[in-house]
Amino acid sequence: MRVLAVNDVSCIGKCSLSVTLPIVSACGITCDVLPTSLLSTHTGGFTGYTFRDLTEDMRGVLAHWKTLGVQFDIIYSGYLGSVEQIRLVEQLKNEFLAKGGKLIVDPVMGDSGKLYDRFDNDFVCHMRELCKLADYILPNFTEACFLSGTDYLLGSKNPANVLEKLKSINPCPIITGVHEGDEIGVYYFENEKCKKYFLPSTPGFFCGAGDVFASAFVGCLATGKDAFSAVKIATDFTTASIRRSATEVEDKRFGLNFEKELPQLIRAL
Ligand code: PXL
Repeated sequence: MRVLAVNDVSCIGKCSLSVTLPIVSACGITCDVLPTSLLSTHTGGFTGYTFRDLTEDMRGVLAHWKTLGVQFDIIYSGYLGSVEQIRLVEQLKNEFLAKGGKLIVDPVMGDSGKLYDRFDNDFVCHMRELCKLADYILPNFTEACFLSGTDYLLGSKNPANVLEKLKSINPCPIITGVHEGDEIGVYYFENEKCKKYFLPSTPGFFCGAGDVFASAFVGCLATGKDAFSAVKIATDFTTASIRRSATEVEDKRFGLNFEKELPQLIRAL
């Protein structure tokens, strides 16, 4: 089993590859990486961050991998810094995904109703096309609204309807990080029926929480769990990390303290 994570390196702020590597490794799975950019911090809440685009390096890496004949069973993409990088993930699917392998796209673009710095509507349109090629997509609620062309405030009144709309883009959409009262959870389809799975949480938004969920989901699938069990295990792990971080992490920009929850994740596998 080979997993490839295509995501950025944000040096501080526990997101992207900094969370995927430890989580997928804890699941007992080898995680190869294709870094998309190098940032001093993530872009959610920090200002003055550095950003180095690695598109040219990615092209060189793929050319080298071609000579090795390497194939991946799961390709998981997260933060992509440009439309060219979206195209490279399409190339990865065509040339490096093993027969029967799965492409999992977390369409990282925004949160709290807004696109992150550096993204615009053109990027959303291209990301929508990439989502059409994926086996699973893991948007948060904001990204689900942008992908489905739903007004964020209207959509918030009926997340099931937003999930339904995503069906025209991808067969297995999973909307993550939805807040309902004191709980946080996910909307997904099980046997064509809209389901939700929610657990008690704490208010507020931690950067990188979506990456923690996506990494645990990928790790679970890689160990052979079915997608519904993977959704539940990843939600248990992410909400436990959020509850712990509510008291342990003062500044939510620095991400989730998920490390001490890894033993529970491993036990659930
Ligand atoms: O966690 C999502 C994410 C990943 N990578 C970068 C980001 C963000 C969210 O802000 O800025 C660089």
